[in-house]
Parts: sequence; C-alpha cells; structure tokens
Amino acid sequence: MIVAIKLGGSIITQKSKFKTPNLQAIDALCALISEYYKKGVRFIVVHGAGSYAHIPSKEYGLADGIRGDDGQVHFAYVHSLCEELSTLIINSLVGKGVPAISFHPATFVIQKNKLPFKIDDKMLLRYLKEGFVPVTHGDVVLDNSIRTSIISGDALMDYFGKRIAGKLIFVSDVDGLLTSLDGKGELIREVTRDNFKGVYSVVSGSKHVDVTGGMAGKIKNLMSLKCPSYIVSGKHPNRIRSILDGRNDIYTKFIP
Ligand code: IP8
Repeated sequence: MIVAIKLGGSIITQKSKFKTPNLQAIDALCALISEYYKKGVRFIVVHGAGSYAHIPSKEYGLADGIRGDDGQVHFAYVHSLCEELSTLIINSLVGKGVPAISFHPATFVIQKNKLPFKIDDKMLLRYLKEGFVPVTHGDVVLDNSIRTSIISGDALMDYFGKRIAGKLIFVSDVDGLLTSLDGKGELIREVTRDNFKGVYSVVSGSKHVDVTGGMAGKIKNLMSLKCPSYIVSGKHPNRIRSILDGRNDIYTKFIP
C-alpha cells in the first residue's frame, strides 16, 4: 500500500519564527519513515512550508499572484525557501537510508484560479515504482488565470489520495481534530459521513499566519476521498506507528 504522509509546517518549523526549522522533529519523523520504509511501506512524503514560506508569501501577497516589478523575484525567493526546507528533509531521509528524491511543484504543477489544473506526475510515479521515496511540498506555482499562485501540501495530498494512496497521514502539532481550536477542545476520534457536518462547523481558521487556509482548508476534501485519512501529532511518533500498524491510539481518523 502507498502511504502519503504530510509533515505539517507547524511541526517541522516554528511557525511564527521566520525560517526556523524544528530539527529534532524532522529527525524523529524521518527516522520513523525510514523504519517503515525498511519494513516495505511505500511512502510519498509531502511537507508544508511552515515559517520558511508562509510569512514572506503573506508579505508579498503571493496567494493572489505576483505583482509589481519585483514579482518574479518574490516568487523565486519564496520558492528557494521551500527548496531549502525540503533539502533538510531530503538530507535527513537519505542519511537514514531512504532513497528520497525531491519534486518541486514549481516545476511540475500548473494551477488555474488557485486550484491544481495540471500535475505532471509521470516522473514522480516512475521513481515511486522503482522503490524511491518522492518528496514534494507546498510551493509557489504558475497559474493559468492569475499568472502565479500557491499550492498547499494539502492539495497535493488530496491529489495523491484521489489517485494512488491507500492512506493519508497528516502529521500536525495537535493531537488530531479537536472540538475547539484553542487547543483545549476534546479529540474527535473518528469523522464519518454521519458526524461530518457537525465537525466541520466547529473548525475555523488557524491561529498562525497560514496563506493556504489553516485547519478548515485541510479537512475540507478528506471526506470525498476513497481512502481513510488521519490527523496525528508529530510530537508523539508512536501514534504514527499505531496508524501504520493499524492500532487504536490518540489521533483522528476520517472514514469517507
Ligand atoms: O504549508 C504552503 O504550503 P502548506 C506553500 O502545505 C507556500 O500550506 C508557498 C506558502
């Protein structure tokens, strides 16, 4: 089975401090991916942009495209920050014996009105078939309607969930989906078609700068997929082990 795992920006970086990686979390999560890769699980790794790209994207208004004489430079700068964060993940994985290969959306994704329009995934899928681990991420991309826009790692997860993944794991800095966003709410262990409407109504924006929509944006499409999805805390890698081993634990499971 192919598992698409998203390492959220809130866990791999300190989301409110520009360009601050959380190296301990990156190391622990890559160790876990390595452990299960060696057991035969096939992963696509997606990661968020965290404080590397959300803060400058907001400053330059890149969610709505480039503008002004410096637009292309802003775009290239934010892309380079995404690449820089991605290189940390790649280096950590390769150092742990995982054949991780980077795929930067700026070079294979075109959007239309901020939504994926063409995702040229042939090479990525070929590497996956050959036993490699593709690593991709939220990025700035070309856009047929507004010249450029931003693709979130969640949109890429959605894409893989619709096509090839049997399981989507969203690694976050919270225990799962909670009944309130102040961190004090109760964990919602399972979201099904029966309780989805009620659950969605309690979820609003993220407290951090997040140009791609925060938690509400993240859960929107999960119920339209064929495969189950999970939101789990990256602070407790054993909980991710539980998901991969099929055990109950502290996380939220979405059953479409
Ligand atoms: O952190 C956002 O990706 P995300 C990408 O997965 C940029 O939402 C460029 C802000």
